[in-house]
Amino acid sequence: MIPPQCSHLSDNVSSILDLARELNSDRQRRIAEASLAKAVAPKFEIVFAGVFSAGKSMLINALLERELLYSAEGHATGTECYIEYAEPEAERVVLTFLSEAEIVRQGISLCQHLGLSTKEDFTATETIDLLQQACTVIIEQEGGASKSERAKQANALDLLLKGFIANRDRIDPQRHNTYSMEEFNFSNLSEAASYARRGSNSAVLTKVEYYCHHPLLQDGNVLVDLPGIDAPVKKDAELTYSKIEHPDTSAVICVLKAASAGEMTSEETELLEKMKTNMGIRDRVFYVFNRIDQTWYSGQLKQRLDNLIETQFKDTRRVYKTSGLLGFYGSQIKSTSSSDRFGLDSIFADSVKCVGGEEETPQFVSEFNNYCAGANKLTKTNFRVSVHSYETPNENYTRILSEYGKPLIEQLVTDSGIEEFRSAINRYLTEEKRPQLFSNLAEDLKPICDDLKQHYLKQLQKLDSQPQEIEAMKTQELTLLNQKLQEIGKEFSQHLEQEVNSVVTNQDATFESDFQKLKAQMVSRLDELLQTFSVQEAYSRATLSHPRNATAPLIAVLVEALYHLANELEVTLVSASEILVKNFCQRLRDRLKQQDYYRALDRLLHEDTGIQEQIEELETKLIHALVSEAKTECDRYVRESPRFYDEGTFSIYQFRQTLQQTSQGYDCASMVEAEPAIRQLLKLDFEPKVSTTIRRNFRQTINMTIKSHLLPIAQQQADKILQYYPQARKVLEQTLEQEAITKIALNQKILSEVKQEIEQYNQSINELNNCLQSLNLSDYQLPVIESTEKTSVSMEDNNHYQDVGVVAIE
Ligand SMILES: Nc1nc2c(ncn2[C@@H]2O[C@H](COP(=O)(O)OP(=O)(O)OP(=O)(O)O)[C@@H](O)[C@H]2O)c(=O)[nH]1
Ligand SMILES: [Mg+2]
Repeated sequence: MIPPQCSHLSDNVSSILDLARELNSDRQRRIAEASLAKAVAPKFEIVFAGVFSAGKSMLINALLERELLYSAEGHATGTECYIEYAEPEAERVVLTFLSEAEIVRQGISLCQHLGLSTKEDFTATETIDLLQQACTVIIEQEGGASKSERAKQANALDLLLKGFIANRDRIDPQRHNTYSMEEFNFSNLSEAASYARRGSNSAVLTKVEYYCHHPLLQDGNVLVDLPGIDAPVKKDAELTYSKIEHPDTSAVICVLKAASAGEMTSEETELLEKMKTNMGIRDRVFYVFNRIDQTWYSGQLKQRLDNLIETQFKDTRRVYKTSGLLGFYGSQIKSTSSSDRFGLDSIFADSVKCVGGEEETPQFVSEFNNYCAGANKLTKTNFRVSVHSYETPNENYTRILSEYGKPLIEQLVTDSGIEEFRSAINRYLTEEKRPQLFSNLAEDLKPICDDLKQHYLKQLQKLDSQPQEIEAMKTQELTLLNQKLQEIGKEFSQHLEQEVNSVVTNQDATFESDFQKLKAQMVSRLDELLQTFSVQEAYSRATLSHPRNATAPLIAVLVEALYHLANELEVTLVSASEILVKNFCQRLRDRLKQQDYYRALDRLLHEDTGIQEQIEELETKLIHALVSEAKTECDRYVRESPRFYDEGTFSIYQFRQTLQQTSQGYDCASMVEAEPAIRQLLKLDFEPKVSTTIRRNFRQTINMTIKSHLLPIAQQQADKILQYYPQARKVLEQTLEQEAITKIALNQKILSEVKQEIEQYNQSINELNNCLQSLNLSDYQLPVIESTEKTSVSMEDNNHYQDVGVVAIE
């Protein structure tokens, strides 16, 4: 029984698993949860598994000293049988029938094996009659129901058909019908069991639940009998395997047939492998080598078995050797006497029923006689038993028992190994099972608790060390501050140098395009000026400046034209230069804002140390400088080009031609007539000059101006940034202060959460430890978190954290 100290077991374990949710692997959790489920499960299912005819059902009967289960040669068990505890007066049986559909399926399959036709309606009375007759013929042909595989199958079909006829009204076409013992009018368990044990009934049942009074079954122990793992009916074998892998299965008793076969079958080996995967079973496996009596008559079998056990079952603590048959019937005939021929007229009455003149020999009687005659078991005892060949087996049996009686039966039962097995199982179930389930749980919880404890201690340590860390971090950040400012200054000046350089090396595409525009404007302005040049206006300006004269020379008109074109071009160059500078500075401002150092500066100082202002100023200065350069450049246009009057040039020729034309008269008209020629002359003079400006001079002027203005700023500003150290320090201290306040609050919150969790943890662990102690499992104590372990942090001392002024970043 689960001790009262363990009443909160589930809650405590769940609470630990909850706390450890993020720390542990799913696998660890699943294992712990499975052991918890086992520890608190009201039932402990012990499955008997093995190949068919290994003697599973017989072994259970022997264990309970009661004939509950159907045991027979051939494939006997096709149903799941559960045997649970009941008070003596509450013993009962619940029977669950197969559906008609399932019975038909099984029947058809057997018919196919036997080569019988199944075309007709399987459940029709005539079909059933015919099939039964066929079965009888086959069994007779084979010389008995168990004489051959074919006979066994015919027998199985016969039993199925009998069972179907006998229980027809209880069988549903599709569903499994369940009946209680009372519905059958059985007055006790034995009656119900003998009904279920009958081969024909057993054939149509899918599940039988016995509620039976036996101390072995107390404390939720349930014995589960299943079909053989190699049962010829595939569905039956699958049922057993699925039960072996089912989480409800808590222990397995492997009933092995190696004693009679000399070796393990491949199915038996597979069974042992399959069990290992079920976390519900773990090491709760018992190995029973049943049919041990067969090794008593064959030295070879004995040797092979001993060899097998020695090589494959080194840990012999859970290995048993039994004879279920001798053990069970041995215990049954204890209550018989010569009056019922030691059971031949009571227990074995059914099996001795004589068909012709002679009585049949029950299986037990043959084996008993073998035991007396052939086994070397009685050689060193006081029994001087002899088996006479002139007597029938049954006569030998009754004679021997009347001669030696109880002591011989007791010797037989002892040799059967059943009592030893029963007491071992009993000891396991009453003394070891519960502590083992709990120690398993404790073992599975231990690594989880260790991890959790470490986790809490680490957290406490971290929280404790943080105030100092924060102080150190603050000092460090302040030390780094100067360096940071220096870096920013350096990066700023490098940035500006790079900007200048990309202008100078024509790599600033936008700048290039702006400059192309400037060039185009100059060229088109010149064109426009030439196109719209008016000789009349120039002539009039020339005569105006000479009031005493009524005429003007061609040269004067040309002079006016030179001034006019030069000044107009200046206007264009000035305004184009202004735009160039403005665009350049705007781009510079935009790019600055995207620089990391610029952002860092803002974080450190909450301002940019006047960088943007500098750029504004720069803009004004650049415009100023370039305007003045543009003026100088265009002022030079006033001078005719030096080669204007060179002999042999086209311009002097043109000039002479024009002069020819203008000298036709002294009024303005003759001059105006020469307008195209004058324009041509001007064009010849101006085009090379403007070209020189835009292709050679002015670009270099711009580059130089930008370079000479920007680079000093870069250096100046870098120096200036360094001056901001006090301000940066102030800002940093304020930020750290603020972060510290937040951090302290957070730490305190974490601390109180950790404290709470530790309390919850300790409470659960203490209760679990109490529970383990109550089961004498002091060795499996789980780790509590002691207050001394909590590093230097006192659980009650919150002020410790408030005292610390500054805490920093996680
Ligand atoms: N000689 C001998 N025969 C045994 C022993 N145990 C069982 N038998 C016989 O073996 C046959 C099969 O026994 P069952 O108890 O039906 O075996 P099972 O493992 O339940 O078989 P299935 O239910 O068919 O899987 C029966 O005839 C038993 O009497 C034993 O220890 N020695
Ligand atoms: Mg069986």
